[in-house]
Amino acid sequence: MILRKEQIEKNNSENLSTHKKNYEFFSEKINNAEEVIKKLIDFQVAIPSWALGTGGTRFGRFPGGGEPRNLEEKIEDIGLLHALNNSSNAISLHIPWDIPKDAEAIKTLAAQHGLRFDAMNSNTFQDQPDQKLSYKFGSMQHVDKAVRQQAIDHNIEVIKYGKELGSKSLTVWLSDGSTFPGQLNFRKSFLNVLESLQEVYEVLPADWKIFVEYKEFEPNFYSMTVGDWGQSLLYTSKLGPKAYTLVDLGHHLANANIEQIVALLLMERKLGGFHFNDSKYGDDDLTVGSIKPYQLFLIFNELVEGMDAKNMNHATDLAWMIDASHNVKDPLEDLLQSVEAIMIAYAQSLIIDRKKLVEAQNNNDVATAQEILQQAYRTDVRAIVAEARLRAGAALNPLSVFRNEKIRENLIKQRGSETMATGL
Ligand code: RM4
Ligand code: MN
Ligand code: MN
Repeated sequence: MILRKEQIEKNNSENLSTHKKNYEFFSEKINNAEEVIKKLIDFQVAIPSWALGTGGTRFGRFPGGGEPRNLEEKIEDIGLLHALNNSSNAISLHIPWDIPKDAEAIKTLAAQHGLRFDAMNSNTFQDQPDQKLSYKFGSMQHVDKAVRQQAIDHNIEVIKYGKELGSKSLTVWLSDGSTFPGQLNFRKSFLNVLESLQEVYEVLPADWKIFVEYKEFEPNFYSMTVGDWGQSLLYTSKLGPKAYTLVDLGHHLANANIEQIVALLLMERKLGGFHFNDSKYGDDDLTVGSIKPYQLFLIFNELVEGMDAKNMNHATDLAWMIDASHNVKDPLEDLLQSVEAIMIAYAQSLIIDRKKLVEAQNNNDVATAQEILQQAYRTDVRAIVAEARLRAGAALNPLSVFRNEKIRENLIKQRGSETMATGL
């Protein structure tokens, strides 16, 4: 299904006068509204190919119908998102869940929807039906070199697929670790992973990046071999300049200060990728901004401050991606909500009075520092975000267009109600 320009325009025109009033009222309160709008238009968040179907827990899965049946339909879904919000112009593929059979055709299709290929993701945390050796006891950390080699070869194959599609990065997330004390030697497993990553790094094209994603627990519950940002930074520092740490918001112990982690990784020029989601307990993969929106804002504050300090381009110098799962909501609606939450937090971080904040910090004026941050956080920027979309030809209110135009109903008609997308 393709969303026609007229459909979006019709919906926009119905809400235009209310929007204009809101926009005038709220943009007046912001000194740099035009600059914020420009940055919002440029800012794009990739959508993972595994987030377009209904997710599940180990207890059950309750699909809603009309899920994409293949990679072509996943591209079509992301095309719909991008048409609605003009902020989702890239797809991130997980191999082997989404192997492009005809790379040229897939590339052409993506381009028709205005999409490019973001980071490629390898998968050595599951055994595939035709796989020779098992990853039950890890992949790149495995005591058996043959298993490690299989994992290395898989990553090299993923790079090959990525090259065909024009991707420029590889994300490695390993479930390697141990579930019981004594199960493995921490030092040896670290060194095995390092050596395996080095072999992958060696064949990484010169203009590619490799992202090493950490996670504190699950599926292993005693130790993870890439368990936190310190371990990831150790790997990426030892690997070299093409290696970066990837932060997934759900991959920390409860109450970890993620904004501080982000600040220090940027200081070291070692932050490369970002997976957005939200969580109450662990790797809950909930809608971005649904549980801790203030934390999201504080993270964006550090991202913007840290990137500006290094003269980085907000839109292009980090790989932004949503990594969420939708168990009870329509996946496309959930993704629209996530992107909206990201845009709001980003816009709020762009209106922080940074000069005054530095002053307050230098004067140890704690109360003023808090006031400055909260002044930005409590500013309603929704009309600014909507104005950015309007100027880019997207929807003032993506979610209501999704419903008014009966997009899910159309997808169910087209694909059926029993379809199931690949992924977790
Ligand atoms: C992991 C991690 C990875 C993602 C898989 C599906 O928990 O977040 O980024 O590729 O899930
Ligand atoms: Mn992730
Ligand atoms: Mn995760």
